[in-house]
Amino acid sequence: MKEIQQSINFAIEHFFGENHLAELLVCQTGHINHTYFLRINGGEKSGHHVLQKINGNIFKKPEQVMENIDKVTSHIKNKYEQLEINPLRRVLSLVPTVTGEKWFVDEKNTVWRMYIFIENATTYDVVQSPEQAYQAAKAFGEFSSLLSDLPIDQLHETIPDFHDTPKRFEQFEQAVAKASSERIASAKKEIEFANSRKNITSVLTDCIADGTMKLRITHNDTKLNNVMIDDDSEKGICVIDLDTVMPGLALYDFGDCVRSATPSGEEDEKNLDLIEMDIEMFEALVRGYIESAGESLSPKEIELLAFSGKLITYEIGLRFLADHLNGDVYFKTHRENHNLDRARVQFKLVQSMEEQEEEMNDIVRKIWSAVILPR
Ligand code: GN1
Ligand code: MG
Repeated sequence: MKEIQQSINFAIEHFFGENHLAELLVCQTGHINHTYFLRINGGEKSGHHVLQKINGNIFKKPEQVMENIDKVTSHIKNKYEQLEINPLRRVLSLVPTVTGEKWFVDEKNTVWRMYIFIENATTYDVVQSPEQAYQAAKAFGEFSSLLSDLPIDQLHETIPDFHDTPKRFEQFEQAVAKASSERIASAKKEIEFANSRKNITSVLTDCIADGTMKLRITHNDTKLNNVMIDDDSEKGICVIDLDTVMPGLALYDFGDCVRSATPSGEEDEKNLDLIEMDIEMFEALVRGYIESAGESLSPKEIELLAFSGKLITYEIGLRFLADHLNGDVYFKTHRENHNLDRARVQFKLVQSMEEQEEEMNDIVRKIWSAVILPR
């Protein structure tokens, strides 16, 4: 513990100089990086900040992650300035180190970054209202629209094959092959569920291969809690957690909104009765996303918009299940069978989407005709 505290203090000194830290809180959400909220007293950087230590086991080239974030946040900031919108609460701002570096690399080659904290805004793990779902999807759609003129070859692929569902299935199969008999026994039903849906894995990647969908700059982790909602206006104001911004498919972004913003339970909820795809939330998401990014979607993307929710929910279920079988080596866990509980939630949600697939497709067609056709 002492060692961690020392490395945090050391990083903070590089951003603010000595003796300015007034308060430090550990953030409990996020499965990968370590995040701390701080208050700094004195000096020109006085105020609240967010310090993050990038997990180098998962991001093998953390400086590439930072280069991507720097490019993307600068691009969005310029865009807002051109539109005469104050970017301060609309895009993350990196705080440089005292020597002017955009991030800090410590003696163990760990990368640390500091953001200005956006005050008076909140993130939600579970959706509170259809309006909130609408706001979140709108913010993610706007985020990708603002990046549509940044050439995709300017960004590094920081985790190769991140949303390649067929590869994720292969990784799941490898995990099954290597897992202990106890872990296999604990997840028998989930393994069966995963195997029975193998036929859907390549639907989106096939569309890249046949040219019906193109790669764009996408966020790739569009969970509801990665949008900050303004406490006063209740609008989605800022998209956060930019670690996985890289070339990808728009539908994996929309799909992850469906996964995270339609159930009324948490991602690791034990009471599976709370895990249903709420069609009212879905409708709000479709409206928000189509209003802000609909014009750039291809006919194939519209056709598969509803399907994308099911696919990414299944994919993330595969990843949680594989991690359970591998002995919990990737996602942070806080209790026994945590990854298995998370996988169960995902698969319950997949089932709920399968039951409502037709209605979901009708909603997409209805909103598309109402919003985009008249334009
Ligand atoms: C991880 O760390 P966090 O919570 O932002 C994961 C995402 C998953 C998500 C599931 C780099 O994101 O891909 O969708 O957990 N990030 C990485 O909640 O693997
Ligand atoms: Mg993340």
